[in-house]
Amino acid sequence: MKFLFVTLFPEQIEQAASHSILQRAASKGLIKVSCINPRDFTHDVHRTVDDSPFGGGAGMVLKPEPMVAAIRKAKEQLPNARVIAMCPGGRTLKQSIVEEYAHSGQDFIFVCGHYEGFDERIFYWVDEKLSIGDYVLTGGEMPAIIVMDAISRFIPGVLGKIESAEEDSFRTGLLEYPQYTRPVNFEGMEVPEVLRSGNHALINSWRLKQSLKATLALRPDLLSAEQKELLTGRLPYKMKKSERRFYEELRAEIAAEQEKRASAEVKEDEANG
Ligand code: 4FV
Repeated sequence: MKFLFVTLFPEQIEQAASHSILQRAASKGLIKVSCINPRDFTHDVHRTVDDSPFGGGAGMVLKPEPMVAAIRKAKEQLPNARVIAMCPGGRTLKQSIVEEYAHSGQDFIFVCGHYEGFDERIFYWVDEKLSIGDYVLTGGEMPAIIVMDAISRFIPGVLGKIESAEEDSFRTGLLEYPQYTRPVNFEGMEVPEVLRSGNHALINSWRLKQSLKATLALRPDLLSAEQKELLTGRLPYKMKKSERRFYEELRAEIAAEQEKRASAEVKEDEANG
């Protein structure tokens, strides 16, 4: 898969792609990372790429000429690529979008902004706007690197044999279960017994419970209405015995932990008078 960055700071991209998994993927030819600098498409002695905004206002705006010339050059090199402008106004990146990109079979041209952003006419040459979140950064390079990193994890051979993007958080729509490795006892904290039991049915059941609990507590927005009902509502009359036992145990655990948290808060309030 080819990733071409239209950027005023190619060194930032090269630096990010020269480490760890991305560097190894590039050396194995699984990904190809390249940059085109709009400054190379300026014709004035100052190689000007930005100018003050019409209508006034703080900051500088990226001029259309060098940016569009760079995008055109990029599309010459990668005709089938999807052209993505990184900007706060885009749709917000999430794992389902990453998978859509990863399975699209396309290459990617990332248009990275700076200063106050792009002259609006640049978007005529862009397929879509993408944001990594509702905050403003100094540049689009880091967001573009994040997208390349997330997509690359789905390319066969990029992650080691034992790792698989197929088992990622959010893949199940839930937050990931807690992970542990050696030592079994670290400063008095033990690895949960079940994980050392070798009983994979019990381990998978424990992991699903942990994911559901974490998601209910931290990201209830990720839960489906059916999952919410099973965790906090009424259990349906018709349920397999094993499933009913699973959710009854889980709901009891959730209630017990909520009770524990509530009494801890009461004690704390009493302590703080
Ligand atoms: C951004 C974001 C972001 C805005 C002005 C760089 C900056 C300049 N990009 N998700 N959030 N970009 O803040 O993608 O273009």
